[in-house]
Amino acid sequence: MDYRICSLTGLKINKPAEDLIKWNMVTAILFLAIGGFMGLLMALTRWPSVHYLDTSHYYRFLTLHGFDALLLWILFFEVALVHFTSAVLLNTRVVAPFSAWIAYALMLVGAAFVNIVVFAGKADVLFTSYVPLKANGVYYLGIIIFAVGAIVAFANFFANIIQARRDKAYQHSLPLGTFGLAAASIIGIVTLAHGAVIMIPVFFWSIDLIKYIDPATYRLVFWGLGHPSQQINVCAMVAMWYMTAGFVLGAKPVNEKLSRTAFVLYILFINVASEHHLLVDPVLSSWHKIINTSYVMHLAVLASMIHAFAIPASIEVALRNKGYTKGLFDWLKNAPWGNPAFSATFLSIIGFGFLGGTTGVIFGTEQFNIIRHNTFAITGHFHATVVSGTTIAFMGGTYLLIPYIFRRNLVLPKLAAIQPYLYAIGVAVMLIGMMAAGTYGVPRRHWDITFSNAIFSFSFDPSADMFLSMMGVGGLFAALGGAMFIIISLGSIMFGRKIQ
Ligand code: HEM
Ligand SMILES: [Cu+2]
Repeated sequence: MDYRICSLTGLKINKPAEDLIKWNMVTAILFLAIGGFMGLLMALTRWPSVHYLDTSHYYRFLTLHGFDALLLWILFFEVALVHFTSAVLLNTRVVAPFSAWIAYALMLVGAAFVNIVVFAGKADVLFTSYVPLKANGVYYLGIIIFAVGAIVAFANFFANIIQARRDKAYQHSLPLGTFGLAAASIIGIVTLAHGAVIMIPVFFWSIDLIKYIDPATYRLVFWGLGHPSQQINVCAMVAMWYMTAGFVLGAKPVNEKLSRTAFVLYILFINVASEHHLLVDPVLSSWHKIINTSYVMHLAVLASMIHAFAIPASIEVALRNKGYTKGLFDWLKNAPWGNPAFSATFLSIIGFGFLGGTTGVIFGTEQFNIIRHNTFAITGHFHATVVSGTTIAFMGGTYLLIPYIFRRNLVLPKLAAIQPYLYAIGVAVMLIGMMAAGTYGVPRRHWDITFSNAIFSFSFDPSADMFLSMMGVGGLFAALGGAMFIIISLGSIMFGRKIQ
């Protein structure tokens, strides 16, 4: 078999696993570059005094921003993690490299279809593509091909695990990083199947073979894809937290069983909790909505709370074991704040927990949802989870894995040390601006909130403009931090000093 021993970690690295991780990671980063640039254009358009794009480009690039940043960057990165946590962490191999490459190819073709058709102006349907908005058939076909590829990629995870078990690569239980990706892969397969189930009829509808798609049914099944896929992200992000804490500090989970239980809670409850997207729809009964948002949701939230305490605790224990024991916070003072893999992880925990988690619980209640639904506050909430949380964690993951997998040192280390802070602060300012503007009722996905040609005139409280400008300024800093990440990561991969 084709293996090498990593000089930094002692892990046995299988050549096909290494190649798959490299290709998936680089592809992820390239799509983040496109998606992030579109994000900058969004921020510049929603900033009232700038209002950069015209109407159709705004909706077009908004569609692409959501797709490239949320689906492509994150899923390609997760597939890299699939191979890292199954083949590499368990010192085993990719059992079926051929199917892993097929998965990669399908995902890439699907991604290309969607990017091309959106750029061509044939699919201005926004990320959710709610029926009856209709895009060109190629758009839905692209999503279906991408989803099938991603299902195959997640299936690879289980094949590798079975092989590892045969090789006796692990004894009783999987390491937590691997366990987290197992949860992600299970949710991934269920979720992407929802995606295929709904996109296939919609594809036929787009080419006029089916006459009618019920919008309420579409929304129900679409959110079976849309929400739980965020839980793939959460599982992978939390797995990344455990792994970075482990690799950088030698931290061990304080109670493995508890952390595992938390991952299982995600698998069991998250799909049911997706109903918060349907709270304003008249289709479901109030009884149903209240049970869902007052009970079921909290079982999924409980899981995040467990990780949110478990990981900082493991970091504290690891640093105390290194001798930082003076007083309550000596360990925190002496944490490796200049190491971008570590700082990104810590910022991700704080951003996800305090900005994303809290607002998710608030906006997810039936009573409160009705006054926040479709406002800019929701955009603020999910940037806290998928950007402050997942994206920053994966940026840290990139810094962690470049030396292990690409065998390169980071270029521009001083810039790398400040990048996570700049990005995290920029994103936080941006999303707090979004949330504040949303409290004044400013809608999301709206090009003209002055309603210039409307028969009845309407204007928002002027404070809304101030918060939208705050969003714009934060967005500029976030875009700068994002560009730094792209330059440092791709620069290191191509030009970093080689590690033997
Ligand atoms: C430089 C960083 C970013 C900036 C400045 C930015 C800015 C924005 C803005 C202003 C909007 C709202 C558009 C509107 O409703 O009018 C938006 C929407 C969105 N963003 Fe970002 N964003 C960034 C990064 C990201 C990342 C990394 C992700 C995913 C991981 C993401 C996911 C989304 C999604 C899913 C939407 C909603 C799309 C839709 O409603 O169809 N953003 N972004
Ligand atoms: Cu959701």
